[in-house]
Amino acid sequence: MLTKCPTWPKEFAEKYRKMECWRGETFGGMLRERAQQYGSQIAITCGETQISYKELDMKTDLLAAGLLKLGIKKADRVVVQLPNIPEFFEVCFALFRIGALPVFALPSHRQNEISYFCEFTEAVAYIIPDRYAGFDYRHLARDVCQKLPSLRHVIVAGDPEEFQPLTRLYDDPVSYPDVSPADVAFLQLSGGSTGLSKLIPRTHDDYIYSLRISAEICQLDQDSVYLAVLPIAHNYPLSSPGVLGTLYAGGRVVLAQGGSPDETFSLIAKEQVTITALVPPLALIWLDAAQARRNDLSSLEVLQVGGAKFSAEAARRVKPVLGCTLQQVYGMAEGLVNYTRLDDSEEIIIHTQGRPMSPFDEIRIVDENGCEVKPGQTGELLTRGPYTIRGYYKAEEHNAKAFTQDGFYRTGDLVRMTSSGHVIVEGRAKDQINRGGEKVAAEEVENHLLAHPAVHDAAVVSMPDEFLGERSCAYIIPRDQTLTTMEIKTFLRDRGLATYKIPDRVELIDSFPQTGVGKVSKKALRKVIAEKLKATHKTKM
Ligand code: J2J
Repeated sequence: MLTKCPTWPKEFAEKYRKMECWRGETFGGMLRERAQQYGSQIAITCGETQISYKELDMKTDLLAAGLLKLGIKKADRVVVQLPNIPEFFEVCFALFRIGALPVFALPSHRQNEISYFCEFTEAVAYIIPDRYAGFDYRHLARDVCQKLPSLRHVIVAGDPEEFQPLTRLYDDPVSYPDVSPADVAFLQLSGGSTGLSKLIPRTHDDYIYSLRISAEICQLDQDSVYLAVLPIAHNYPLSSPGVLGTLYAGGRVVLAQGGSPDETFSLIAKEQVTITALVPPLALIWLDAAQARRNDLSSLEVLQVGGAKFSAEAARRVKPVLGCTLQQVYGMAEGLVNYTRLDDSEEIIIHTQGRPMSPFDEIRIVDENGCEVKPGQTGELLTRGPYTIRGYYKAEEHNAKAFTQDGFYRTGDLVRMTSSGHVIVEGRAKDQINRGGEKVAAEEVENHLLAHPAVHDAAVVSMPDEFLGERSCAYIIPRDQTLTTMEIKTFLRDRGLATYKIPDRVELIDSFPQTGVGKVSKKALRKVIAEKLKATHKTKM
């Protein structure tokens, strides 16, 4: 067992096993079983490349052997930053098979995030593509290596330049270490609300349970074709039911490189895609595009939308425009996932974010004092269950705040529950901006801003945006009035911050509005910027 990862108390673990949530499966074993069951059926399609279940299992064995030979051991951490390419699966399953832990970085992460993941997890290796979407990851790796000379291996899918080529690692199968279902399988990233992203330890037991239930709820089987549009390292397209849930059910995963209707609509027709998952801004683009053109999308049965609140007005259009069932998904990498069910009424599908996927999910909705609110009232959602973590990796102090004494995770989401038991997301208590599904921790960006010599103080808040739902606005008290927005943005980019975290707007201000106890009132700042935007919008009309 990996140390520094809080886990379920014994009585809970026993209960989840007894109730057959946890059936003792591992990812390595799951792929082996699927290869035996589905053999030459296609598991993954990417462009013209097709990989069968048998082939994926075999390649996993070879790569696992190569990784062991390289010196990567059970419980070692490996930062994996791969986009939607077949190597993602070979690398992850190979690491699972030897019990090493992928740390799932997103393709949009840059030097700042990657160095932190490598350093904090004491990663022994970092795995990247050569180039992707116009970006050269080898440049990034060079920067990371310079900062962290202790990083032992950089492995590249594609042209490696001075690094190790992934293709050369495939070696003769050997015997692999024993991996227990209770072991941590990987570290997933939290959206974060404090300084830096927290790392989420997910076990084989708990994650595979979430895949099984998700696949059941989405009615996946061998004939299902899941189109992966969002970056598959993210928890939602990875597991809700995502690419792993699809493989669990024996279906086929089709990898898209981006979400534009130009690429995806023809893929849906060509590959006869049955289900896909989007974030709200992409769903809006699809709705407009589908109305304007005549692609054949008739194979699509389910469109999942989640990661951020999907407005009822947009939700209402899905069925008439795309001809498929909408499924709202409200989940989090820490665990709990809510789905509307495929046979729920239109009313529920359009107006709610679904209900917990497992009968063993425990939900509490509480006020500021931690007391449960009256039925139907809004409060913070707390949750505990068979696939919700009991604590972050190496974060004792933070865990004491993020979890209750009795193990409930404080989601920071403000929700209310309908009398039918469905959840409606009303807002957020955590200091985070949700840019159409991409989460930005205000404090992380503020810390970077404070490093600028001309910044006296900074507060980052959300501002309403028609397309993304929210964008970020940095309020800055400057030391020097000549400070420009461009200067700030360049400064953050030069510090190696992922682009989506760079504030969309910068406002200079003399002093911050304060709360009663003298803290910065972000609520007041949000109000000021929302009103300012409204006023400029009006003058434009
Ligand atoms: C409002 N807010 C939502 C929704 C997530 C499935 C789906 C999504 C994620 C995810 C995931 C929302 N309406 N429908 O991991 O498996 C906000 C909430 C939540 C946070 C979690 C999955 N769906 N959210 O988005 O870890 O604030 O996971 O707490 O990235 O996104 O973000 P993340």
